[in-house]
Amino acid sequence: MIIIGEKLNSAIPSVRQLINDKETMAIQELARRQAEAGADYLDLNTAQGEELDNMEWLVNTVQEVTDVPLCIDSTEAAAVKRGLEAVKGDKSRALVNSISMEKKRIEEMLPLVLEHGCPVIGLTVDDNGIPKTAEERIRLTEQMVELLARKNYDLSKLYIDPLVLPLAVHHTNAKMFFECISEIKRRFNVKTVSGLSNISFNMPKRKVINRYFLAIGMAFGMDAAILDPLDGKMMTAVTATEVLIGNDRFAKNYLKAFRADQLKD
Ligand code: THG
Repeated sequence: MIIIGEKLNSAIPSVRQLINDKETMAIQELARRQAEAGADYLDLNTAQGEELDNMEWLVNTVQEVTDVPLCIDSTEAAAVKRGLEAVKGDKSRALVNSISMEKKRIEEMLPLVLEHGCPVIGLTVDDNGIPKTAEERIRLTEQMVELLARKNYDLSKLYIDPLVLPLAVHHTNAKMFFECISEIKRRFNVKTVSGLSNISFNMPKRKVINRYFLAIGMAFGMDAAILDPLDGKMMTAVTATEVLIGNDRFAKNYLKAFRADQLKD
């Protein structure tokens, strides 16, 4: 499971404050702790505030303390561009979050992805919005796969995010998401990813729902998740599910986590 650490996001009020106040030490602490907790990428989002300048600052600040690759999270191509410009060394290590089948996003964001050969998250959205059915999301995935294949993009670097909608909106939304994941994995040579926490919107004890959703998603072939790696129970769910679905030979990682007293029940 590829873990994308979600904490450096200006949507979190306390983090927005740290970014706006340029609290270098506190931001670097959040970066370091997520990396230590096992994050494979650190998601950076500065949408709330001076997005472009803050993105450049955040990329620079985080890179001073960790080599973990960055996930540049913005709907604005200009912010992704500023973020990528600040990435040190091999820019093709940075994950672009995200493209979609919206005309503007393709025109502005895709050239950046292709220029640097970055991995990219592709949302199943077009100018008509988020499709209601799994079938329509698969169709958008197919369109994106065909578009990127025509540009000679390495499809193993494409992460499809079928965009989970809250269970509180419709009781089959999680089930529909799992159908999307399994069908996408069956039909295309791409990866899958989710932001998880939307599933539990407007429900009590959200973390309970999020953890079980993650485990079921992994069983259906979810390759990556944007989550809080500082949440010990969530990381335990990842470790336990990996061994359950046959991804952890001899339970090596599970036992390693146990010996390090990292398993939280
Ligand atoms: N898909 C893609 N990108 C995304 C999302 C997605 N980026 C943004 C978002 N969704 C994922 N990121 C977050 C970041 C923070 C929180 C939720 C989603 C959040 N954090 C609280 C905190 O840290 O205080 C609570 C954490 C917790 O409950 O453990 O709410 O879907 N491609």
